[in-house]
Amino acid sequence: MEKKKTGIPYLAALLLVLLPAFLLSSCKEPKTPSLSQHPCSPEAETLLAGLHRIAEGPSFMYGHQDDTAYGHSWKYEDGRSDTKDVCGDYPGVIGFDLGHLELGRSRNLDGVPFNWMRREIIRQYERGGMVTLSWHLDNPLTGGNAWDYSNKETVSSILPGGSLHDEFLVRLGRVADFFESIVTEKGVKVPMLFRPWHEHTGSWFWWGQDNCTTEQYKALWRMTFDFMQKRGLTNLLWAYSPGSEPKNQEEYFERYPGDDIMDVLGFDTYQSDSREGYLRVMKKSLDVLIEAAQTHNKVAAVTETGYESTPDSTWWTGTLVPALDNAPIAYVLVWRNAWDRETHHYGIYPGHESEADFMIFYNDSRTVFANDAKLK
Ligand code: BMA
Repeated sequence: MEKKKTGIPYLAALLLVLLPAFLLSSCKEPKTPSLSQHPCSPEAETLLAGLHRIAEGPSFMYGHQDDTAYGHSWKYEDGRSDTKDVCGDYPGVIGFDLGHLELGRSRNLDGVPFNWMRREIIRQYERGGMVTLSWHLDNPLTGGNAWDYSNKETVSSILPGGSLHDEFLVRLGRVADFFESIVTEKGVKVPMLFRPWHEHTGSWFWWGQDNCTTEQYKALWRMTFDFMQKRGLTNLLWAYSPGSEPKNQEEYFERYPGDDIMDVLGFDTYQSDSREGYLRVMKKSLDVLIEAAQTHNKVAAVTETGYESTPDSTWWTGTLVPALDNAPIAYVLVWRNAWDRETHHYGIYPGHESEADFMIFYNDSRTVFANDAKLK
């Protein structure tokens, strides 16, 4: 006769099976909480964790705009970099600019082919470094460049309800297509830091302080972010990058679009006259930035700086390092070395008067270049 299943033994057997499974699962390490407040690919999470790690320690990465596209006296040479020509390593951070990508052009506003840029972004990721992307996009209303702020209706014209909204979504789509195309041979969508709408606390760009309202500026960000999220671009981290104008938290966050978008907080400022003046502005801006980043649990970075032509043979250790003053930042990025403008350079290159000083900077245990960034 078949044994009849009675209620109690059956339940006991079930418990015997389920209890160990339950105990095992409750002992498992809790899942690390996401550092970002928006959906992120695993690779973007790893990048963000690496940025936090570097920012929290005594080190910071050296960054250089357009580093592997061209240098002070050359352009488009495979593998070449002014930084590497001097110290043997690539910067920890390389910046590129997307301006004119939105127009469907094959080269950016400074002549860099987007195909070249895509390959260099992948290479920088493969070597364990990071790429940050700025966007000096043309004025969609006037057809002028990013510095054309002649028409104060520009931002409102591209927001939802504006006459150029649909056309602007086509432009955003071209940028999204490019992001989507940045994939390694193994199929990894490369994580990168996107830093649009920068220096908005000044008024030299059409999205700047006097050229749109606070609400319009925030809506511009929201539209951009939502568009990229809808396109599934969770490989992007996002950076907020005012100029050096904000003097306190209130001014820093006046046009801040929200913690749910941003991963990195920074500022852009350049030395234009005395060392003392630069040190003063850097100190004030870093004080504001570090407090902002700490209270919002974001990564801090000096998203753009430099001294055009670097006319100071000890600028790296005599001005930049003291200006950073051991602040908990992930990186400092200096601007491009234009190949076609003799004096428009901010990074190091062989033969520059500050080359020996740059080597001291490079050998300082606090500076991180690509070989040691380990962001992958
Ligand atoms: C500016 C200058 C310009 C350049 C722009 C975008 O600061 O370097 O020559 O076109 O950045 O890279």
